[in-house]
Order: sequence, then structure tokens, then C-alpha cells
Amino acid sequence: MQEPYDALFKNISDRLERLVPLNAHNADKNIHEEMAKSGFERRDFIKWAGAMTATFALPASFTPLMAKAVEVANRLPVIWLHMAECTGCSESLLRSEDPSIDSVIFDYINLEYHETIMVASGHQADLSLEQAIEKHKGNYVLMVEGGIPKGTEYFLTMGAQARTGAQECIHAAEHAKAIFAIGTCSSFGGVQAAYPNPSNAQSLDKIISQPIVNVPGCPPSEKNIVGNIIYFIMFGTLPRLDAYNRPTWAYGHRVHDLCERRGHFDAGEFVQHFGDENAKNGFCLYKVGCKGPYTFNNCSKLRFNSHTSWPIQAGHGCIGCSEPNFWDTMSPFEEPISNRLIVPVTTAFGGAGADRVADTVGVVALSASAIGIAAHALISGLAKDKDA
Ligand code: FSX
Ligand code: SF4
Ligand code: F3S
Repeated sequence: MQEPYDALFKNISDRLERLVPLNAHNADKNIHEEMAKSGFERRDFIKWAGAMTATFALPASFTPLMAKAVEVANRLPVIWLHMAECTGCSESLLRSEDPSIDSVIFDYINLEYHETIMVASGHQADLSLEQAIEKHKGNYVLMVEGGIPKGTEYFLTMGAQARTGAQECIHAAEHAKAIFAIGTCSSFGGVQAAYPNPSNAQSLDKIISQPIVNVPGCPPSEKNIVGNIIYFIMFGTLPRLDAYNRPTWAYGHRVHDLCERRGHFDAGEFVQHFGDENAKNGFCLYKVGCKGPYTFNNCSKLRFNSHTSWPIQAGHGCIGCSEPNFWDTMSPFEEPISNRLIVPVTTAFGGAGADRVADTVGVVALSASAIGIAAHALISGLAKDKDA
């Protein structure tokens, strides 16, 4: 192993050893047996651990540590709150038919409170939340899904005591060890915050003051949700973040950078209309509105539904679902941004970029890449490390 990694390897090993004796949720369960029940062999799990190690940009020698982190994942208590949203983020993980390795891991963690899957309701549910907070004070991970009305709280009350969403977030955040905003709604406001935002829905960071890791996407992939939990188990700290507080291990590149249709973009080969001959040939979807050049996410690499597909593979352009305000800034979704009369300046690219070049010049490789690199350099220049 290279020397700079020795100390890191030891730190992670020591940390995982310290987690082993902690009270385990599902103590009778073993992740390998759970994997086997869902039809995964040990080598599938090790392959998963190897891929996740590479995703975190760690050397392959860390793969056994990654596997170990998953084995002790039942020691980490997680409280998951629902605000205003469609529950797609939870659905990304909770598919009961054909579960992925990520969803088996999610089942295995100590999920102390999650309204979609728990039996309790009314006063009993309120009590469960209080007990979970009390029992794991200072040690639990808080995950919040959904946007949160502010100053218009009557749009979102919950539980037998009709607490507002904002009250519930503030209360649960007070004793959390780490906080993740899951999905674009919680990270940036999402669909309910789209113009004219009648409920004045806000992102989690407008409601609470603690540091937050944003895990956007509508929904985010199962890998990005589970990956953040495993990252926290391994390192005990929050990951390196970009200017929008997204982990750079997951949101460090544009969709466009790793897209399987990128060769066609560079060659100036575009689908002109859905259903045309170029669409059948798998050409680039830029001219039918793909926002991949403006969007930071790893879906072109990790895909969805156990790596089977993702929007662009399915034949539709990226709609920019992991960017702030994408409902307003990226729509109309089936037209390039340069078709607009007024170009908003709130995308990471200031509204201008690869699209204008692609529309006016046929072959665009160099100029488009240069724009992308410059824009991301700007964003990563603002990146920062945060401790939990
Ligand atoms: Fe839905 Fe989650 Fe979109 Fe939002 O996802 S998939 S509306 S990001 O909060 O449930
Ligand atoms: Fe892929 Fe879209 Fe970029 Fe074309 S514009 S290469 S479809 S991300
Ligand atoms: Fe979302 Fe675009 Fe990926 S729409 S899922 S960021 S391809």
C-alpha cells in the first residue's frame, strides 16, 4: 500500500473496531446471510465493495475495510424524516421486489424511525421519534427528505400533535451527529419550491443551522444515499463538499463528462427530434434538451435500479435533477437552454455554455470541454472539508 494511505487505513480499521461492540440493531442478523436471502453471493458483495472503494477514490486495498463498514452498519442509528415530497427518495431504496445490494444494506442499518415503513402511527409514532432521539442522543444520523414550508407552516403539519415540518427538523437536528438532506427537495427546495412556490417551501439549510450534506437528485440514486451512510461509518466525518454542499465523491463530475453518448456530442451527431433516425442510432440528446452539460451527478457512471439503466440510456435527456432550482432554470426540459429568449443565470454555468456552442458550431469537443472544466474549477475552488 502507498505510504500516504497507511495512516488512513489504520484510522479506519481502529474506528470500525470501536463500532463492533456497540449495541447492534438486528443483532441476530448478519449482512452476508441477508445478502444470501436476496440471492447475492459473497463475490457479488465483494464486487460491490470494490466498486464503492473506487467510487470513494480509495486504493483497492481498502476493499476489505469497505466490506467491514457494511458489516457493522447495523450499529449506526438513523432517523429519517419526511417533509413535502413524493417519497421517491425512499422508493429509490425500498423497492421490495428485486432488491439491489444497496437496498439490502439499507434494510440492515439501524433505521430507528422512518414513517413510510414503520407500523406506528399517531401518538405512538410521535413517541417512537422521541424515544429514538433520547436513546441515541448525539450519535444518530439524521436524514431528511422533502422541502419544508417556512412562515406558511399550515401547509405541512404532522403527527398527533400537529407539529410543523420545520419544528420537527429543528428538534431532530439538535442532537444529531450528522445531517443529510436526501433528495433535491430537501437539498434545494425541489418541486414544491418551483415558481411560484405557494407554500414557501425551503431547503433544509434554510430551516436549521447545523452543517448539512446535500444528496440531491429527484430522486438520488440508492448508491448515493447508502454511500453517504457507509462513508460516515468509515470516516466518522462528513465528506469533502462542493459549493452546493454536495459530496464531491458523488457530484464531482458532470453527467456530460461520463455520458455514453459523449462521443456523438463531440462528433456533432445529435438527435434532432424524438423518434428520428439519429435517436434510433443512440446519438447525443443535447438538441432535444439534455441538460447533462450543466448537471453534476454520477448517474452516467453508477446508473439506477441495480445499475440497469438511467435517463439518457432510456432515451431522454438529463433534466438536471440534482441542480438547485432545476424545475425553473432547466425547463422546458425538451429544449436546449440557448433556445430561450432570456437565459437565467442561476445554473452552475451561468446559463451559457456547451449548448450555445453546440447549436452554432458542429464539432464542439474542445470548446465545450473547456467551458465545463472552467465552470467546475470555479465550483471546486469553493469546495471545503467539514468535520461532523
Ligand atoms: Fe420525490 Fe424525495 Fe423528487 Fe423530492 O425525492 S423523487 S419530489 S427530490 O424529496 O420524494
Ligand atoms: Fe450525454 Fe446529454 Fe452530454 Fe449528449 S448532451 S453527451 S446526451 S450528457
Ligand atoms: Fe437526474 Fe440527469 Fe441523472 S435528470 S438522474 S441528474 S441524468
